[in-house]
Amino acid sequence: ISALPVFSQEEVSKHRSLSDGVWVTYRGGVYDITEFVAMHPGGEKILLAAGGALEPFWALYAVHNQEHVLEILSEYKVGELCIEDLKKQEPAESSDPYSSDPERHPVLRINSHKPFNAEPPPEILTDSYITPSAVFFKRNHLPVPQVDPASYQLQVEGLPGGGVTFSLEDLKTRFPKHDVTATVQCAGNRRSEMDRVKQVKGLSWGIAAISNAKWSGARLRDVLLAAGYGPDVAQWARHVHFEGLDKDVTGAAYGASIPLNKAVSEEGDVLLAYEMNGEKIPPDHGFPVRVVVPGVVGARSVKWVGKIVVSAEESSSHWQQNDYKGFSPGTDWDTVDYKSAPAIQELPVQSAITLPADGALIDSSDGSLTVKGYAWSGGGREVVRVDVSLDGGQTWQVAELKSGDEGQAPKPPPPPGRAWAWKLWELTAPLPPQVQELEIICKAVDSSYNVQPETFAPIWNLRGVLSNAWHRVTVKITE
Ligand code: HEM
Ligand code: MTE
Ligand code: MO
Repeated sequence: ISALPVFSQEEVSKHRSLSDGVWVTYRGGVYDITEFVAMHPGGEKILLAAGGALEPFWALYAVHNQEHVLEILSEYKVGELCIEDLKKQEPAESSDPYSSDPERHPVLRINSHKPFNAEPPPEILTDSYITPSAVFFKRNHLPVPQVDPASYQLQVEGLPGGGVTFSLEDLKTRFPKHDVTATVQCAGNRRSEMDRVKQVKGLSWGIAAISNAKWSGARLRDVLLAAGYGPDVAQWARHVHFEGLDKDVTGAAYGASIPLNKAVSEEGDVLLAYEMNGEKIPPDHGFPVRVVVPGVVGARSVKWVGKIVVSAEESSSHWQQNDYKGFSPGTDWDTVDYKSAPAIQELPVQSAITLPADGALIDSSDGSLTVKGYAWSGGGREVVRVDVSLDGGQTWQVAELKSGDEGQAPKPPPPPGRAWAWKLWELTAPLPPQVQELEIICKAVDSSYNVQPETFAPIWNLRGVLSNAWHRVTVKITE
């Protein structure tokens, strides 16, 4: 019998900082872990769960799945969560087109609820080389469609002999299964920084609208060949369109296209993926089948793909024609002509600092500083170097590049021109003496010696895409 008080979720939610106390819930218990925060082996990340449930975080960090962790937790119990809040998950109203959207991980930073758009906190992003699917950034334009895998049909059109359809079973059994580790980056990644130069239109992404996963499925090339693609088609066809099963109120589906040569090339590695990180693709990421176009802007990796069309023309989709294009800083909404610019495909070289966070306090007592981040380039161009400055760009040091997780055998380098996955990087360097503030900068170089621009002003564009200037964070040094 418990003599402990009963708390509502509302009460628990008030305790989400060291000053208000840090409370969490776990299996119906309420815990005041304020005192434990400083002792936590996993560091300040523990605060991400403040005011809410531990379960989704511990599901992500299985290290907590041990008796001694529960023993520590039990010392901090202060009450029980009231029954109504414990079993609160009532299904949402059915008139809302978003009512069947899936549950999401609470650590995600939400840019928009409906449609759902969210990114992980930067310090979580570079915790692992392969981003766990639960925290992989999510970029939806529409409600998540519910697709029955048993009746799922992929239509392929535009090839001689008429349309061909494939079931999910066909894709899994008739074609070899390929694994491709590829980074997906949204065109709007780091838009919020460009917005500071002058306002842009779009979701205010931070630096984490980018993630890396192992995708598995049939090669698009193999499926097109089975559907009738051949040298005769190559004479006239130039593009391959993808249509999603997510539709807007008018019935228009999300759509995009890529150049034919990327789609059919043996080196293009374009997948019709039915697995993400070794499991069936989660609803937010395109269940049961999505296109993965490695090295190309995320917008072309169409999720919940229902139709593929081989064509002489580009897709006429809004997202191909009137969005996801770059313009001059001098072009504004009253002068923009979307027909005048090509659709974004390959993305430019990119990098960002995930640790320390902008504005962080750094303890100078151990005399050194560790900086971490990610770097990636489009078109299969490998990142060959990341330069880091601790003094606002006056001097530079070369960071260590990683192409796998700590403690795992290093992966063989990708074939030239097929570096689809990001590199995580790290630099530990002595703190410059007697400084109170540091401006840390990173910039990456790819295998074509492309570099990131120094500032945003010359690459500013009205939609805030292709935002890849040097990334800067400022930190304060404490004694
Ligand atoms: C590690 C306790 C919440 C992230 C650990 C360990 C303990 C612990 C005892 C070391 C386990 C071992 O190596 O045997 C707790 C308790 C929590 C809590 C009592 C809540 C009251 C969280 C949350 C997060 C988190 C919410 C993430 C958002 C981590 C990480 C490690 C870790 C990343 C691994 C650190 C490393 O070895 O590098 N935690 N934890 N923890 N915890 Fe927590
Ligand atoms: N596919 C469909 N069907 N619908 C969408 O809204 N969003 C695109 C792309 N594919 C989208 C889509 C955009 S803009 C991006 S950046 C990526 O999916 C994001 O993929 P993710 O949600 O798996 O991270
Ligand atoms: Mo995107």
